[in-house]
Amino acid sequence: MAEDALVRFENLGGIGVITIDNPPVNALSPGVPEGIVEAVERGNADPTIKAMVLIGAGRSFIAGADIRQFGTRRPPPVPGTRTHEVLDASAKPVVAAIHGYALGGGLEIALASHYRVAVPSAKVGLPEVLIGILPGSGGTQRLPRLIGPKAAMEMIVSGRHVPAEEAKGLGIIDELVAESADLRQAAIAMARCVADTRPLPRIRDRDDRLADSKTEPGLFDAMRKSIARRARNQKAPYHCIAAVEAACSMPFDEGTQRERELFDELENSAEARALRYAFFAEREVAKLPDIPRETPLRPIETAAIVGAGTMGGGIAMSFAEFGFPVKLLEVSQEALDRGLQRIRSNYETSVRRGSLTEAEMERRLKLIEPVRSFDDIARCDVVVEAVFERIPVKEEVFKKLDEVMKPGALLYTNTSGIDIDIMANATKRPQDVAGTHFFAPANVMKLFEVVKGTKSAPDTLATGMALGRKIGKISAMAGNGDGFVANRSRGPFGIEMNIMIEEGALPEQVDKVMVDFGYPIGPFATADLSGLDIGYDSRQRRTAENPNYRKMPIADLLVESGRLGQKTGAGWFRYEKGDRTPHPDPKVARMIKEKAKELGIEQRSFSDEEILHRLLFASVNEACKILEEGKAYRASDIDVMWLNGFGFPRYRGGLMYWADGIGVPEVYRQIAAWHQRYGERWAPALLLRQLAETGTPLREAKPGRAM
Ligand code: 3H9
Repeated sequence: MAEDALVRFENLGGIGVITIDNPPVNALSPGVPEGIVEAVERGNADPTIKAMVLIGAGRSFIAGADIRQFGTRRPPPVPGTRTHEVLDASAKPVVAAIHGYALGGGLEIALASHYRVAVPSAKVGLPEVLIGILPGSGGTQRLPRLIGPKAAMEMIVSGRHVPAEEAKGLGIIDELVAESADLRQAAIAMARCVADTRPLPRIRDRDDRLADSKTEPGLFDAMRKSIARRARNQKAPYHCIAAVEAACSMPFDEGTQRERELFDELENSAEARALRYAFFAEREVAKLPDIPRETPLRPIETAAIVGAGTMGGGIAMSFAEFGFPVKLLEVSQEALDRGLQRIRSNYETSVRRGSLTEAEMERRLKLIEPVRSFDDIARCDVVVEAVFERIPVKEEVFKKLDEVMKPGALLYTNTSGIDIDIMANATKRPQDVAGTHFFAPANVMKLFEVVKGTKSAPDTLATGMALGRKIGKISAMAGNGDGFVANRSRGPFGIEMNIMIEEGALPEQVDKVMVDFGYPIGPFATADLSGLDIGYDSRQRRTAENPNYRKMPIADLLVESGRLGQKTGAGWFRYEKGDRTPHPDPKVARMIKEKAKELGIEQRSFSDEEILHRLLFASVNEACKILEEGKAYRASDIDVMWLNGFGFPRYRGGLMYWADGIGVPEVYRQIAAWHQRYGERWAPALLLRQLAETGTPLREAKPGRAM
């Protein structure tokens, strides 16, 4: 086989070493499975070969099937020729040597091998469910036979990546070798050791671990029940359970046949297509068309956060989680103590819930160093300012940062809407300034919007994007402007939900529609959770700045009558003491009716579809204006923001992908009709009209040039 072949075979002293070399992650693209099959057959046919090793070149073993191939026409597999079947049929032992990732079809190949050896940093998993399918190469049949149906189902239904040490404990990995050892040599040594072992250990022949399903007959129903809430509207998680159930009730070959049928039902489902789209959109968002890929990044070893409020504390926690030492600055000792106490009590809650160990809490707390003077942060590589959302306060902080920070330090501002250029212009180094917008709670939400100021240097932005990824976020670039991209596109949704209430819809109806659609929590319950005073303050500010600003009289009335949301036991809903469940409140219904009467607004009923479309179309229209102005690179970036910032159901792909499913002409027609009925706020974006006229989907929209 040629040096540049996708799969290479070498005879190293009687051990056939099969190397998969398909960068970047050794996906099983066309040619790779065929290459593995050919190599295994070659090893079996060669009398000088005693055993074989399967290993990946580069940074991973095998990351799974090539996701781009799903949904395309492919010839059906010929029985007996699939990689896992050929490995099963191998007369000579095969050792899978795992580093990086063994995911999906990659782990399935390792499971069909006879032995598995890994380095501690390796991760294994069957994440197919996350792209709306199930492991279709015997994974649902072999894993339960190896580790028992309960543990297998947990792994397959969650799709999580299991660290090698844990995988060893579960029985997936036979042997761990030190990180510093030569994995290839260790696997060759193991292959020599097992070369004469017969019969070969084949997982398909085992059924001892399946006994759990007999002793615990309710196992599968209990699993279905436990996922009912989060797997709402989805098929794949349930098909995964059905496939494991088949492993426990059918002989191996029949079970594999059942797995295949279930896989075929999923591959082209709406859910699988949307999830594949989301997978690639989250990779595309990292690409910056106007910043060269090779732009050198500024090194970041130490970070500082200015402001120890809820946001600043959450940001410090994000850094600490990923091992960054971070200085937390607050000039007042009292505010600093309060901030630290808040961080500690957040961690303590996680420890109580079992999601964090005590030792990990201590490790993270040690990384957060409280400081009270700007001089203490002067040597940090990056500063994230997270003080009050007031322009003069932020300007003051940037003047101070400009005075003290070492040359080349990155100066980021966490604001949800203030013009980045104001902060940049408060310094003599606007090229080092950009926005980094975290979403609340900052240590939980994945979205990280990097906002481009007029003078932000390319490396300031590229380093910001990379920094977000380093602290576990999904970074997305946004142009400067009121609300940037995420919040600006979400804005009209917030306006329409309030206006529909004035017109006769009730908060519980709106919330039910959105929860049924797939949101984890309805928008009114979310508002109650955040606190209604936040929106109230910003409305007051905006009304003062702009006399034409659309007032929200009912939302204002709630706040003025002391209903601030969950924290006061009442907001759009009422809450029982110590319970977060929102209960519809007849008092709110009465307040709405009276206010609407006073304002002379006619009351009517709404269909669920009208509610859904009013909220989401309003945002689609705004998103088109954002693209038209060139404030976002791609419609799919906006989808990534909605998925990771606002809880939009992932299996619907994102706002724009969902709207494409309805069809741009229909979305445009409805928006134009609402423009006639409700006036200017529904004026259709020019871009939307053009797309409707040319039959172009939103995800192919070409943005304007401003970014
Ligand atoms: C499966 O196996 C089904 C089986 O049961 C068989 C059924 C019959 N395919 O994420 P990154 C690309 S289903 C195609 O930035 P990282 C990715 O698009 C599969 N392409 O790197 C990107 O391309 P680009 C089950 C893939 O280090 C580049 O590789 N497996 C695939 O942050 C780098 O990716 C999975 O679901 C793929 N499978 O993370 C695993 N994987 O540079 C999916 C990656 O052009 N993959 N690419 O933008 C992952 O979760 C992550 O990529 C991984 C690495 C954790 C491996």
